[in-house]
Amino acid sequence: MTSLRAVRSVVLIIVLVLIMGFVRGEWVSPSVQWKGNGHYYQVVHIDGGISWDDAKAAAEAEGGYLATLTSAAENEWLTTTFGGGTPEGFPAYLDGCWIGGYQPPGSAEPDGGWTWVTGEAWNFTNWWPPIEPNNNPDGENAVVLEHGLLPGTGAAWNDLNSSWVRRGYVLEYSADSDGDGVPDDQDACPDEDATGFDADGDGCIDNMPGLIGTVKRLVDEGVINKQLYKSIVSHVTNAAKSAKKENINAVIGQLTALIHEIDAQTTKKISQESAEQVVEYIENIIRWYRSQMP
Ligand SMILES: [Ca+2]
Ligand SMILES: [Ca+2]
Ligand SMILES: [Ca+2]
Ligand SMILES: [Ca+2]
Repeated sequence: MTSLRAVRSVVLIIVLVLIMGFVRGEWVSPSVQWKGNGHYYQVVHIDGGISWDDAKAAAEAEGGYLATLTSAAENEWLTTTFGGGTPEGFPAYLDGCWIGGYQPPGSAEPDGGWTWVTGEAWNFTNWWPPIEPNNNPDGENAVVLEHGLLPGTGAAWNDLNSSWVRRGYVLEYSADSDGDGVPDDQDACPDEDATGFDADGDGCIDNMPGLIGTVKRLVDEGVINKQLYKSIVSHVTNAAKSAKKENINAVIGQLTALIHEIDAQTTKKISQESAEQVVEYIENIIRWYRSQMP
């Protein structure tokens, strides 16, 4: 009995060590929404710290990005929300947290070329005024919150080397109410989960009117011949009529014939790239109708 108990204890310890190894050593704040843009923010601290490069990858893996503080209002809101700070006190939670500002290689030093990971306009900065950004030592190319607060704007910025390890990072993300991976503010159908049926990434389940819209855009871009466009419209109109009569087999037959026609015209009346895009869209519609069949 004793030896069995010992074996059990050893197994338990091994299991615990394995579990602990898989759990990232981190502290994560609650998510808080800023009414200014509807986005959510979270402060993440990593045991032993994290580089800007790794923080950027981690934020993207979590479905967001390193926070882009594009206005004094946003910078100050973040600071008062998570720092609990006042201009007199330092926001400890944010000290040493990376945000999404960086300086591409070859930029003029110390303050040239700064940009946001999202490509948003670089109109607001909150560098600590006496010395930052100073590119000192050479190679400082990423923004961290440091040096305390600035009255009226919140946590000050410092440029540091993106490979250096600091406390953590600030995550920014948009809500994705329907969970299809397209954030609400970019989702044309924010309450429709389009997972697996969204060739154009607009957040809506691909459907026949959407197909016509996509094809029309490609005609305007000059990558689909007008004659083929007319033929596509006629196929889709017929398929839509069948759909109205709830003749799903006919819908699938007409759309499959359309795929064959597009295949036959690829590189003739439609470019290779557009053909792939349109066929993927049609295949989604077919799969969706199949999924509705009893
Ligand atoms: Ca610096
Ligand atoms: Ca969505
Ligand atoms: Ca879509
Ligand atoms: Ca959606």
